Amino acid sequence: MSDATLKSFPEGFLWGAASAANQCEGAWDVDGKSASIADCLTIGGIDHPRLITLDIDTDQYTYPSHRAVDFFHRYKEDIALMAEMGFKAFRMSINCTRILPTEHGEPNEAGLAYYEDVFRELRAHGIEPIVTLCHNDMPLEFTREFDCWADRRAIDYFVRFCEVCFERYRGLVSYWLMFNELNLLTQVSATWLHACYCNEGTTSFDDQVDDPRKRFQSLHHLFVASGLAVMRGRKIDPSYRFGTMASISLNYPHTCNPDDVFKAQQATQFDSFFVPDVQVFGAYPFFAKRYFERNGIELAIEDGDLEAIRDGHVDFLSFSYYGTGCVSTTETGERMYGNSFESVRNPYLETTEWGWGIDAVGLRTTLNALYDRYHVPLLIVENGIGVSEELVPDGKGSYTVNDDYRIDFLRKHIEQMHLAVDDGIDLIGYTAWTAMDLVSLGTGEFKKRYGFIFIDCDDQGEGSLDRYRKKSFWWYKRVIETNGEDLEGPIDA
Ligand code: BGP
Repeated sequence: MSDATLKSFPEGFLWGAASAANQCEGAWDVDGKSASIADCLTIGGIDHPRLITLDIDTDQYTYPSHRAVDFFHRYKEDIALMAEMGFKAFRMSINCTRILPTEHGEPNEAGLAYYEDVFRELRAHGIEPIVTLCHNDMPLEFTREFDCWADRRAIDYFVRFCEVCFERYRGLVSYWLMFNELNLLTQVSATWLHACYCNEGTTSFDDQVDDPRKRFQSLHHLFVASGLAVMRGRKIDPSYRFGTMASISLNYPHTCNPDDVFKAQQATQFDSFFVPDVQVFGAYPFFAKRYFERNGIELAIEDGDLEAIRDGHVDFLSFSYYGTGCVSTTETGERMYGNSFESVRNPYLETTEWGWGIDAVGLRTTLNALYDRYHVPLLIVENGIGVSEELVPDGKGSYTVNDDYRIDFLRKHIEQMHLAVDDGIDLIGYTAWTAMDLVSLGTGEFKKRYGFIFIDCDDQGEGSLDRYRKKSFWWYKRVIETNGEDLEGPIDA
């Protein structure tokens, strides 16, 4: 039981889980959908990177997004399971290649109707959709033809796509997240997923050739597109709420050596705060401008761009939290990994099977740091642990996974959330990563499982795709039922 003296989670708290279209839907080429940048990413692993194959070659490679876990056809079954857990919210993304498959073509009615059906199904079960407009799936055609976000044509496309969605889904969606983890584009490794182009010489995810000017110009275009889309959205429906979405990973100094402390501050500022600063405050922060000057990066800024960034600032901040980093000016020893970053190993933290540091207390620190800086409502839209798991008989004629480690991980993080709420933070929801197992973004594996629901599918994409409730399914149901008060159980069906 949690501490009764603590302030409770607010009424209407958005408990649920999250997903991304290209990691769960499959059906990559049906009903008029075009190929997205996720559809040419091969399966990888902890020790071999995902390849980017601009020509999709299904004879030679396995592309996990093509079938994924078939949420496209099985969404009713999945939503029914979410409803059984008592979800209040489900974070999902719209794959723009279903809705506007090409740059100039008409919206695709089949794609529009599909998401309308999904939203209606969620609403019928009392589940609030929280919708990411772009979770790493711009049309592959744009990469081939004009380096996608490096070109302003991507802005026009994205704003038009958003308008189509804002018009069509009025009354069905209230919360819109603009781009998934856009802040990662301050790092080279995010070029493909977020700027959606490959410089010559790039063949894989983990080893991308950089052109910083082009990367930051793309980021500028993404900011402008976001601002313009938010402004249009507010006109279409003033009750819409728009959020930025960042992957937040605070950097700790490895020691109290002032040099380490300063380095940690700089790293957090640049990697975690740069993008939310622009999208929440509506202007480039001082340190970004200095970075551009120091590195000879001159952005091409057109008339109206800075006004779009200013007037299209967002209403709330959503973020993914998987852990923290650790920074040193001297330490060269063991390394620790996280969501898209590598750092010095923090000796106080345990790590997951994939080497990611586990830091529940860091979530409270993060919530305080974010609220202190931004003073806007906060929404945690990803947090979880990836584990390779096997089904075992549940003793009742079906199968389950005894994922006590997941329960332990989530419990510790929710405890810290509760403490942060008691600290006075305006936290409006928590969508764990993920409801049902899906394809890992970083490695493309199926075996890196995060869900409350196990899906029978292996790394080659083979399996019945049948769904099974894990032990954490029952645990999370109880957490939601008690609005986060009971984190202990019962955890039996
Ligand atoms: C975030 C992405 C998600 C998700 C998650 C876990 O960066 O927004 O799409 O995949 O990380 O990462 P992975 O799938 O690499 O384990």
